[in-house]
Amino acid sequence: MKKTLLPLSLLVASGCAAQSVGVRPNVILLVADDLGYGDLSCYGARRVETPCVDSIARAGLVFTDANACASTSTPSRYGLLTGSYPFRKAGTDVAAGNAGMIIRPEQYTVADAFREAGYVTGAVGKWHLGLGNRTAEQDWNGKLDKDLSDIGFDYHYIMAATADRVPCVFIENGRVANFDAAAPIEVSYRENFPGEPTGRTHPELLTKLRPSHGHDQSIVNGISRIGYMKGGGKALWRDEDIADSIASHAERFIENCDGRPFFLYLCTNDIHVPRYPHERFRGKSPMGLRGEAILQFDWTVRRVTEALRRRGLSDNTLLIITSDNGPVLDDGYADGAEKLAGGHRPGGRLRGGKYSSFEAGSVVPFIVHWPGHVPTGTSKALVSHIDCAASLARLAGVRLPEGAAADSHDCLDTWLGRDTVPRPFAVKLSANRNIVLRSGQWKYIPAHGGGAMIQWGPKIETGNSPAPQLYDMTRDAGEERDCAREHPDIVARFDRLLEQLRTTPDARMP
Ligand code: NG6
Ligand code: CA
Repeated sequence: MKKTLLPLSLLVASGCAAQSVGVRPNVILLVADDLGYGDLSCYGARRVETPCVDSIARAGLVFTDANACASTSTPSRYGLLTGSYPFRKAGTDVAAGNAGMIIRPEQYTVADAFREAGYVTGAVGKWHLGLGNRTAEQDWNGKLDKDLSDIGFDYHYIMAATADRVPCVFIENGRVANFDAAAPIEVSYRENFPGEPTGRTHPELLTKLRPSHGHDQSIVNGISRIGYMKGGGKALWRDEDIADSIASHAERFIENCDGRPFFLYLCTNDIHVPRYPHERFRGKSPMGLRGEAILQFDWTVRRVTEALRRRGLSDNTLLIITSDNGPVLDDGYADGAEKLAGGHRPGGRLRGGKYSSFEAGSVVPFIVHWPGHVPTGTSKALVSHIDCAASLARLAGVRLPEGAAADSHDCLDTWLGRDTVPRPFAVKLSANRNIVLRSGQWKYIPAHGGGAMIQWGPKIETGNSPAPQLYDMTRDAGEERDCAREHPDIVARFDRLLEQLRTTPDARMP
């Protein structure tokens, strides 16, 4: 059973040391998908402008060394929500659209903390952490037997996985939204349903986007996906409307809270593939569909900040804008991203990209905004998504139960710019399940087999090398000069840290 959290007031009365921050703001954790460190103009992008995010950045604190827990979505989000490293749990690799719930009901989440603190909790947008009790056994035509209400969310309007994975429907509070009884839904990741066209058998039906690798199974809205799906009818999404749908449900959630404190986990589909934004963005970026998806992300931020303003909540809301993992240009659809990027560097000064052990895989934008409470400016402090649970629990005024979110540290003061103490180390899982580390000036990539480039599509360096790699980030942010041989003592310390981490959440940098 999940342990109940105690309100902080009780803990203080019984002599516990946790300190409250006084005011308890609403919290919006806004997570982009595959938005790179260099994809926002406030992080140096020049070929695309993101005025809404930039204005939040100007009025908030911009972190230059924020680390996601992984360089792909499922493990990154697992760490963000649970405060437990994804390498501790099997089955945290990129999930299929019919995966069962990866975070189990007995596991503590950041949403539980807010719920216990008396907040209304909501999740809107991309999910990608599984639904239902068991893989491939969901009843998509009824109520799911396990959903986000089992892990702390009062309201949820979500995509099961990603836009490139079936089922291509939104799910609201455990049921398919706009359910169409005339078109019952079936989903399989094993085999197609008889007579259903796929991208492979019926390329002439791909009227909107064609795959460049993979993504040649069921066709929805003129775009082929991963996995097989039948039915859906009126419930099927139109890719062009996904961002609008997410923004309007986020707005409605905020409005329905009607003054009660809320926590909103708001995840955009942008800028993940298939990139097919609303028609109003068409032709608006020299970078084509990927650029338009960035513009649409910026537009979503504006919708949210306007909703707060309308309700008079701007000053009483902590808004965090970040991304689940680093960028990729061609991620499986022929959307012109590589050709049209021009001089744009989606990972900024960093090496690698999504999936990679190099920094662009997991160092992400991270902007903290809370007018009057968070100073404006830049923070170079090393921070990690893993600290979300412990830090936001303190903000909400609750103390984590014993053993919950065990890898999560309370770094609230650094997140809020009240001090600059960095995390002693950051731990990140690459797509090949190598665990890479940052600490102080150093970046460490343990030896790992496999080719130097991804072999199955994206043109991205894996970071694999038969020997351990060490980079001095203060001089070499681009990870160009491996200095592992010059510092065997530091390599040995990182190896000891990794060994400790595997067995205990209380690991310290030796
Ligand atoms: C890959 C997909 C890619 C993307 C990724 C997960 C193929 C060929 N590629 O397997 O398109 O969906 O998984 O991305 O299938 S993530 O951001 O959700 O982790
Ligand atoms: Ca992602």
